[in-house]
Amino acid sequence: MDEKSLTDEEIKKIREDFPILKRKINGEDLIYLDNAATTQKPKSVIERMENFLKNSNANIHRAIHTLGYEATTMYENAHKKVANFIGAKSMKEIVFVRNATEGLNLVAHSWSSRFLKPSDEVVLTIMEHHSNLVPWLIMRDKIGINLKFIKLNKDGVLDLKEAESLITKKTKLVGVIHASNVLGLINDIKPLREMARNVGAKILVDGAQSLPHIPVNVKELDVDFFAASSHKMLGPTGIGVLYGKRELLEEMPPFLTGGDMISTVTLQGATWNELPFKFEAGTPAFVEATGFDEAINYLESIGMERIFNYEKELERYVYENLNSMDFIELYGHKAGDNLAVFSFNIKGVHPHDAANLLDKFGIAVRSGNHCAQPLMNYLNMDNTLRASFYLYNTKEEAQKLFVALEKIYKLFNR
Ligand code: C6P
Repeated sequence: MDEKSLTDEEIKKIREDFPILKRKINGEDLIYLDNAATTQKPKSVIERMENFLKNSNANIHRAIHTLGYEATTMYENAHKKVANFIGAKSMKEIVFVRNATEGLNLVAHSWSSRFLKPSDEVVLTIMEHHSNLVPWLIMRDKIGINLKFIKLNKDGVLDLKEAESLITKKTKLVGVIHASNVLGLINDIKPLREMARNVGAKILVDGAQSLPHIPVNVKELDVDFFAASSHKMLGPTGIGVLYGKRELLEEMPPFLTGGDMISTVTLQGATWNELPFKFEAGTPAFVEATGFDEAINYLESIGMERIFNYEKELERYVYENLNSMDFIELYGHKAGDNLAVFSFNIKGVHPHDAANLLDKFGIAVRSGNHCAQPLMNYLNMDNTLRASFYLYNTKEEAQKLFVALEKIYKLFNR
């Protein structure tokens, strides 16, 4: 038994935990390879939310009755669970948001309004998902900041030489995607963080694709902000996390305003609630918070290190196969310690047609531009198919994908 990875026996047991994996699609066993878009949910997560709704449902921070107390405790405990999972100092650094997108918007709007002035610079990468690009385009137009983009070098990874020349005294923030939802590439945060620190800039990490797959410790990463979504890591939709260093969050103005985020309100003005609730306006996703908490229990019970090691095995296996098929065009994926996320096309077949036909085989993949149009343009990629794997996927499923891809190729190239 390989303690460092997941055994076949374990994978079998894990698959039993996910009711949806028993589904037939067009008469075939479902092979779900769209995990970068969203992941499936284990029974424990579904049951935890059902249990909450059946037994403890009440709004949080508003009532002293028993249900209100139970709901509030569970909601706050979920913050503590996330804090512990990512190595934050306390729940004061854990803001619950709707998703990674909202977390990234929170930083762009709140932090920028307090700390940026015209001509300041924000350095991003060409690999950013639209969620960590569009908010900064808005800030550029609103405040008059300049945006710069680190591109890829000839090896197809972030060009750190270029980064060194782009990150200067004018740079106030470096924003970087931790793992690419298009190429599967995991970016090394450390050198960028050092460059940012050397010029006194902050560093923001989009962890939407990394937190579900690789062990993350924000204390070790030593970044200022880190955003992720629960639904990409076995939890429900409607909840995500923005980690922020406490001293920064303390200084930042609220993003959304209304109930629960205030301390006092008069007709003349308002004062703010303590962290993290200053940033959690209105009734939050407290049902989903229990599901997020349970998703972390599930991941922790297996161990992130072992999950990542298993996915690396899958990654190498799928890479070797896709790379050896002469009818497949594989884009930008680097074999090695990266995510099992592959963007590719079948030669002569439009990706939407291919995705449609794969569905006939019960195989779910995404086709399109994957919300990263600048990266796609930069690499001269048009729309692609994308297969993205998670801990419940198997090599046997990958084999079925390879067979289906060949059949589709032959169908179009007779
Ligand atoms: N990428 C994909 O299919 P939300 O939608 O807020 O949960 O996550 C946004 C997001 C941010 N950063 C990265 C790197 C992402 O991959 C995503 C979501 C999905 O690739 C939906 S477009």
